[in-house]
Amino acid sequence: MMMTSLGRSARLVAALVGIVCVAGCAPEGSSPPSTPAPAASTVPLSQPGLVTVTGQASRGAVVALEPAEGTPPAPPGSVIVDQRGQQFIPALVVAQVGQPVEFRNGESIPHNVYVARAGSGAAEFNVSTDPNQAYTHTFTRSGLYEVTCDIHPSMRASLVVVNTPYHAVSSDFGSFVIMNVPPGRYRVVTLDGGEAAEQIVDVAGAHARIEPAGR
Ligand SMILES: [Cu+2]
Repeated sequence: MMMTSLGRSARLVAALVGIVCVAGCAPEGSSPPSTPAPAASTVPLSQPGLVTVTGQASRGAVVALEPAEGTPPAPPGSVIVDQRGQQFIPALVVAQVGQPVEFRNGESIPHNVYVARAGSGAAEFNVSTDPNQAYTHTFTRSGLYEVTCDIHPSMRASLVVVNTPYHAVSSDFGSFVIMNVPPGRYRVVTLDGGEAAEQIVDVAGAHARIEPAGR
């Protein structure tokens, strides 16, 4: 399966997510509005006027909030992928279109970085990375990419390139936190392995929570 635009041409499996609660809205039957819900007290605060988006997805899922209108600029700095201990670290990487991704060989043996689009297998680039050297690449197309090393076949990573700076990888428990999201309407794209699902949500308040449907 080839994803030319994340979440659009990807096969939609199901509506995984839906807004359950937006800032300050406590679950029914719980504390009155003047008393914060217990869970809210543990949510990290975003900058004033911006929203902390939290939620629950599958373990290791990529959750990206694409604004319904416009594309925010990529954050400054590079995304770092290290080659160390004959592994790619991290093994799941998220970057924004236009944001440099630096592939570092952090050890004393030679490696290689071969990046291809998932599904089509079309090569994005294929370079050698000598010990303690790095190669930087800026992706111009969103989608899912597979990262391998020709020298060490066990070395594998997945790279998801998105059209937004607002993204996260869910924890081992499936939870995720996306900080400093401007209020507004978003397309929430959830990538779980090669499967993608999306839903439109409105984000507002200091804290917006997203839950998979049916949980
Ligand atoms: Cu290698």
